Amino acid sequence: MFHQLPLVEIDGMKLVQCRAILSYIAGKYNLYGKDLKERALIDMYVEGISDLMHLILLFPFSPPEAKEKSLATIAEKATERYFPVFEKVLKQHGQDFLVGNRFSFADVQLMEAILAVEEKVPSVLSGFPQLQVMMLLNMFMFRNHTVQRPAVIVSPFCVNQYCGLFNKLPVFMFV
Ligand SMILES: N[C@@H](CCC(=O)N[C@@H](CS)C(=O)NCC(=O)O)C(=O)O
Repeated sequence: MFHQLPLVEIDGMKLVQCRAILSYIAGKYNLYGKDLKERALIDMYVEGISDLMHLILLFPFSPPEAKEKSLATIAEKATERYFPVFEKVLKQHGQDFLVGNRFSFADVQLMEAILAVEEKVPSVLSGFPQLQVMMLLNMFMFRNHTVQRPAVIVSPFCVNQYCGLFNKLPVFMFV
């Protein structure tokens, strides 16, 4: 449509634009909250996580002399801005998942971001016990949430950006 990738063929549609694609799939597979309020929370968390992912995605394009600084920024933003929010949410409501006490799109996105940061900073979760537990539970949920994959066409860049879990979890449910 806009001459861009990714493009997903699903339910007789050819969908482009990542947010539209992910929202549709999240809704279709019951990962998008039970009502508008839960959906708003999920969107809020997903967008926050996307801001962190944006830093990670830009990392490969930073010049060699800027790599160390970029890495330090990723680690700092993850541990001081983003991860504490999710650690606190999980601790405060005492549930296993971010929203509505069930696995959602927000958990999927957070898991992807954590894996992406851990790839660069392996000890990044050491100060986040709730997130460590959440990661284990989410691994389990992924295994049980496998769905038939729609046809998807992505560029190598987008594979990295939006389907990062492919490398680690071949059962990843969406694309
Ligand atoms: N807002 C779009 C951005 C898509 C995008 O930038 N795709 C890149 C590849 S990952 C592309 O197709 N670039 C070619 C172009 O824009 O001409 C989305 O979220 O899907």
